[in-house]
Amino acid sequence: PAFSSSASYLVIGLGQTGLTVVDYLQRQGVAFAVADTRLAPPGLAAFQAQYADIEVSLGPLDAAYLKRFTHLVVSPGLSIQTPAIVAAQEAGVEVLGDIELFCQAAQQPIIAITGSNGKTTVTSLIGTMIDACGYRVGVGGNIGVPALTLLEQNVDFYVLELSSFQLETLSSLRAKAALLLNISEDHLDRYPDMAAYIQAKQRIFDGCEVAVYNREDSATQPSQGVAQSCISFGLDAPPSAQDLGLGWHQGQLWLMQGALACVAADHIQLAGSHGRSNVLAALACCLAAGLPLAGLQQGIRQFTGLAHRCQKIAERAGVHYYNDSKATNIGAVLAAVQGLQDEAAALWLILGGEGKGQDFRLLSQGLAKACAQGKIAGAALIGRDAPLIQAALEQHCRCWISSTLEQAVESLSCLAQPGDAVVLSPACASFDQFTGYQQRGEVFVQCVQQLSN
Ligand code: UMA
Ligand code: ADP
Repeated sequence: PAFSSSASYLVIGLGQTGLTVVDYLQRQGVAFAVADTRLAPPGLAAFQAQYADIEVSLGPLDAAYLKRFTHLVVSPGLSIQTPAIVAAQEAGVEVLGDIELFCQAAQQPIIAITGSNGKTTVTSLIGTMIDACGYRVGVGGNIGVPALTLLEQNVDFYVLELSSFQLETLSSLRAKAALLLNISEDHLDRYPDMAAYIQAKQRIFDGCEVAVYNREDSATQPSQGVAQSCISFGLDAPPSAQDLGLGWHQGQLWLMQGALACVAADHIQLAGSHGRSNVLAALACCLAAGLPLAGLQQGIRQFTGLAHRCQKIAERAGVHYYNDSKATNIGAVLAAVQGLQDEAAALWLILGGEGKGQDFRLLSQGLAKACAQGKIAGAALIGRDAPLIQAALEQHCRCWISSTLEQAVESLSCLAQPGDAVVLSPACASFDQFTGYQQRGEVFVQCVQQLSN
């Protein structure tokens, strides 16, 4: 893309994203400065080592300062509703994100994925499927690989995981295939209401060739006219020839596109019905991108899932232990319970952490039936919002507060009977007690390993 010689950019945020934006603008020969609301942002040392003479301002953003620039490239961790950013935008300054810069430059087709849950799993799965077809693929975005780094690779397809925050600052996506997996409450600490969160997620479809949506979740349905065509996926029979769903073929359950049997359900290694749903969604995107079925089948068979997502980690004294530490919202927990309840006599849950403003009555309502049926035997609650969860859940299920994850594992290992499962699926972020969901999952695995057999 051509950058105007009169343009001046302010890169806001010196984290992973900000550092890649800075490198990109430098290579394009664009004038820029850098800001971060934190006094000691994580990328500061790396930045100063390379760009000693570039202006950096730290601390609260000042609207008058922001208005001196033509463009603000805002990192996803910082809300564009920050008053100084709103004021600058109202004064005519353009606000964009790293993904917008990426899309303006990308020359190859993009498959874009969003949703409240399953984004990383489906993004990786699509990457594996494209690779199995023999094409070169660059996988990045919210998955942890800043998108601009992909421009340096020589690939045939880009696969981008996009968060609602990244979508808010994006206007040139126009994906080959755009997927909205599902919608459930998340990030309500950054949005005034669910409608605003859904609106951000729906931006994935803007100008796309094929919109892929979940016909069992009406909030994922694209509005008329945003896409050239639409394909739905769901766990029922495909309602039309291009839609994805389940069906019987030669006496076995298969993933179907219309009447075409694509993959036997037995070949899927992902746990639960949400695992099947994710594979259907990935298949829909890849078929929409014109990839050959034989390679896609091979990719699906190869993909064993990712750590910390409904992952079976051990069996001790006949009890199965699952690490679902990445379940940081209620929707993911309900999917885990739905997906695992037929695989164990009863489930014992570990819930809690930072609730991000979620209404835990939705968790309680969602678990009520499984509790009444005895599918959920009890829950140990950890972290900051344990009392909120207890207040909502105790009417349906035996639950108590454990001061640490270690203590929760200990108590559940004593209560669980052979054939039961203990599941860390917290419905919350982890930052009150851990550095992230990975550390929380690793501590869980260690605690389980330390249990005697
Ligand atoms: N921050 C400030 N002031 C600033 C800028 C950032 O306080 O001026 C804070 C933010 O509030 C946030 C932290 O710094 O707590 C990191 O924000 P960032 O925008 O610098 O984040 P990056 O390190 O660039 O990582 C981001 C994504 N992080 C967020 O959206 C918070 C990463 O997703 C993503 O992998 C990476 O870009 C590459 O694209 C992480 C994430 O948690 C995994 N995403 C959320 C999620 O999945 O739920 C949306
Ligand atoms: P994301 O990147 O959207 O956070 P992940 O693939 O990392 O998604 O999975 C996050 C959590 O959501 C895990 O607990 C996982 O088991 C659960 N999950 C995965 N796919 C789905 C789905 N389709 N519906 C609901 N929950 C899901």
